[in-house]
Amino acid sequence: MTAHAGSPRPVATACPYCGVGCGVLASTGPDGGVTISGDPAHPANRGRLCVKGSTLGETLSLDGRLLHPMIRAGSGVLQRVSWASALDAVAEGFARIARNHGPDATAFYLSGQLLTEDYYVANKLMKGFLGTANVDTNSRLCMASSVAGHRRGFGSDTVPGSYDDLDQADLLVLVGSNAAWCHPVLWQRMVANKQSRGARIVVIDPRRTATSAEADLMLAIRPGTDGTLFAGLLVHLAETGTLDQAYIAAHTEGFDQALERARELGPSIEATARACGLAGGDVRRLFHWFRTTERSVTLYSQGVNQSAQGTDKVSAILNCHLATGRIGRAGMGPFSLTGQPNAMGGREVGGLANMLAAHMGFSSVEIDRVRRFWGAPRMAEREGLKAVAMFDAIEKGTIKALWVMATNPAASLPRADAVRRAMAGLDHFVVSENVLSNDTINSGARILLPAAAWGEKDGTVTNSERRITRQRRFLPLPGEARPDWWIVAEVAKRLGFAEAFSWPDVASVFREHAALSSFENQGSRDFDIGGLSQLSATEFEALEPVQWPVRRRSDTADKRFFANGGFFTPDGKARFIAIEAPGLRTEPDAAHPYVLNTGRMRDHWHTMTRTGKAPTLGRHAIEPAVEIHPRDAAAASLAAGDFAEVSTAHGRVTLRVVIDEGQAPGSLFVPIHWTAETASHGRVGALVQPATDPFSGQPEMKATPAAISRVAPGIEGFILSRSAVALPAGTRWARAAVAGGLGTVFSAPGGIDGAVIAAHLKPPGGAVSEMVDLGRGVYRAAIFDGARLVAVIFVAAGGRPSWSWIEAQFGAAELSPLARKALLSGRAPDGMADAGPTICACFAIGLTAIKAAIAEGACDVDAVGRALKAGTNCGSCRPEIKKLIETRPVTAPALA
Ligand SMILES: Nc1nc2c(c(=O)[nH]1)N[C@H]1C(S)=C(S)[C@@H](COP(=O)(O)OP(=O)(O)OC[C@H]3O[C@@H](n4cnc5c(=O)[nH]c(N)nc54)[C@H](O)[C@@H]3O)O[C@H]1N2
Ligand SMILES: Nc1nc2c(c(=O)[nH]1)N[C@H]1C(S)=C(S)[C@@H](COP(=O)(O)OP(=O)(O)OC[C@H]3O[C@@H](n4cnc5c(=O)[nH]c(N)nc54)[C@H](O)[C@@H]3O)O[C@H]1N2
Ligand code: SF4
Ligand SMILES: [Mo]
Repeated sequence: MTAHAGSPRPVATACPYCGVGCGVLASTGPDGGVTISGDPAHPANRGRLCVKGSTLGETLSLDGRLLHPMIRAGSGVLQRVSWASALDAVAEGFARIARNHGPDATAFYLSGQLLTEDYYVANKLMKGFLGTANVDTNSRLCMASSVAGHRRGFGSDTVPGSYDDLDQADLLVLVGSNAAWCHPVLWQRMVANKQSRGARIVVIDPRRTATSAEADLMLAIRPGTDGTLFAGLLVHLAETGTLDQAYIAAHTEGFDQALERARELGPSIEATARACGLAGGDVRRLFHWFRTTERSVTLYSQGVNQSAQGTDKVSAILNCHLATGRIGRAGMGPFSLTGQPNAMGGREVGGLANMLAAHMGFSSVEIDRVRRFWGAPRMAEREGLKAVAMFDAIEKGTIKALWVMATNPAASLPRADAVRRAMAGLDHFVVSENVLSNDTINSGARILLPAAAWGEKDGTVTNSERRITRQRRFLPLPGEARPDWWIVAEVAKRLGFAEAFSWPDVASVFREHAALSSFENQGSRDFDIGGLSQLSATEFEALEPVQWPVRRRSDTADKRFFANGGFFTPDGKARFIAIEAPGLRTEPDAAHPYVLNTGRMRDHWHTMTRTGKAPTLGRHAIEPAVEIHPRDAAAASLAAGDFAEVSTAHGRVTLRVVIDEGQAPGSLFVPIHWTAETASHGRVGALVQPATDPFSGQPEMKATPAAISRVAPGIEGFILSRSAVALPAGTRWARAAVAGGLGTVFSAPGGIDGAVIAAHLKPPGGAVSEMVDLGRGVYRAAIFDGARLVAVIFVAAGGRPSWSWIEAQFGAAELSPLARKALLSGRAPDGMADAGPTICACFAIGLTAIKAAIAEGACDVDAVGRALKAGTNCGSCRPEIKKLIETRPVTAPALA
């Protein structure tokens, strides 16, 4: 398939969100509108998309895009400059600081959202030509513990299995994964396996989630104790004769020491259960199922990786699969679910500071090999600083030049407020971005480089099952935006490395990367795509999704690793690991008695630079909230809908309170998505501690000791407007995209004058219709520009009014006279329906319709689906529908 911008034929590409790596078909209409659908030919999703994927079309507007290079003047104002002067300035700064302070005073901070080719070029420049390994990536916050665990156990960073295993397994154990929200299409494959083949699903997570709602067994584990649970499992497997002695003898080392250590941690089911805060019966059931089910897959994600003992958690899981020989065969194996679309590609090019390109490390042989391949004048000779340490060095001033690409560290790193201050002190601070404003740019970035975004750029990504998929361009480059690889190569040329950085196109970068993977490899390294190193430009354009390794051109079949050993250690044997003592690095204390857990919501992606543009996605949760168990809420005198301050030793946020029985007592959950762009008091990254795993350097982002206390709500309200509205200082606010503009919810502890805001929003010649009830503290206004509704303001004492019906009117091209009349009542007039908050985002089905279907007799989720289609596409709203059915009002049967 060819990718011509503006082509009417669908272009096959890959979704830019999660590591499932779904194939997407994008068609551009004559009016420039883009239609998105799932690619039926892609093996990851076979035509399905989740709600984030299917609403990609809503995120493509150029609003808020960075379209030209900019340099911050002495006054602090950003000014547009030419590409030539921006690139000269970037190169000059890196050259000057490397000359005066040595290359280690410079750093790149990259992202799993770059394409493999972008990533390859950035790594080559730093590690081979500038001569420092201070290149790290947000994958350090994401996958580093899996990488370290794989390398320790297998000798290489290898994910042994395939997605097919999830269809074929009889037991799926999810550890620290909310796949129903975070890997929805893959989750639907697992649920289909359960429904059609009877596979069992176990979820291990301290809180109940949408994923655990479908589980056969839910283990609400004490945070940080997963290592103990899997140590206990290893002991159980040994004691019940479930070991694969032949596999252990032929293909592994270190079993006895690992088992001995496991016996100290989890000597019996009862002791294991106690240490993990679980019921003995539940642990027994998990162990029994694992013991008796050969086809078992253990999937793990951030509840495992983002821990100060993340590498040990991974090793404890790998130990159980190695001990039973359940690895690399159909329907079994350990499975690390990757987060970002190209988390795997970043690992392949050596995006981490402790890796070299093509899955090589920093041994002298490997350094020399890469040096020769690149013809590198100045190879980094040792590992660079990992993310948390890198930003510490920026804080101390030892790193003076930083280039951030495709990530938002001012929001996503631990101690995010300190990170913001540290970056403001850099001598030379460059950001390559899609957006004009985010927390990182607003931390004093000096040079902004406009990068091509999804749909505009070309290259490859690798998903969780090692499948390489082409991302193809279907939109023209807007403004002066350029692909990231091109930007880095232009800077490299200016630094004097023209010969090594003069690729004519992205296919040439890919070929070089592929050639390095097979250079002096001969089966000694897992990552080898040498078979793709000779692709012509046309063949690269047409490249079908393919799973690595591709050692020879013909070798494009799917494959698994390690069924018959063949590990990438010097002796070819896997290593069992005797893990250290599990447990949180910092336990709660009297001042900070709660464990603050952080993670993801169903309909948002990270710092919302993309999903924040889609009204469909904004409707699921319009403001940041803290989730707390009812018992803890009562103890802290918190009611649902209140505001609370959550604080740690590092920072504070103020959030709406949501009471949720699924939270473990003693813990709080806050989503990661809100930044200073979207909320006044919601930067949860500022609260997170910087404790890291000793092996992987990954920070413990899911367990910071925290306190919570109620704060006065003040006057509440909302504004729907066509563009952003500035609110008086001291007002708490959060913003979400709505059809036709922006919705802002606010609460003003010191009160707020709605009439002043209305006057501010009234266009010249516009009209304001008001409804005021001073006694009840109510102020409502609708602002019109001729017949067009341009803003709505509602202010009320005593809780936030709902905007769902009004939003529908705001998005409409024209208001009906009935709607115009009813607007300030805030409720649908008789005969016009209020959809309520969106439950099923795929088919835009609101709460009202689902409640009606249930009242009319739909008694399970499938029945609701048959009536409304709700829950029948991506399935991520099924748990919410289930909850509505379970809690429906029971009406007394009518007497005959
Ligand atoms: N909707 C959506 N999907 C996404 C993303 C997104 O932003 N939004 N981001 C993508 C990215 S980059 C990533 S990395 C993935 C992350 O995907 P997941 O890892 O599934 O998501 P999280 O919500 O970060 O965390 C998973 C769970 O770990 C649990 N947990 C916390 N502490 C522990 C513990 O000690 N033990 C165990 N067993 N569990 C624990 C949390 O309660 C949480 O439910 O999602 C990807 N998909
Ligand atoms: N407390 C807490 N913190 C966390 C986590 C957690 O669970 N809890 N999770 C961690 C994890 S797993 C992750 S992956 C990180 C994610 O955190 P970040 O990487 O900081 O978040 P994003 O919002 O994805 O930032 C991506 C940025 O790159 C820009 N961008 C997108 N595409 C491109 C492109 O092609 N080129 C360029 N140049 N720019 C682009 C976007 O506009 C956006 O500003 O957060 C981590 N931080
Ligand atoms: S599951 Fe959803 S977010 Fe993830 S790749 Fe597929 S469509 Fe994109
Ligand atoms: Mo991630």
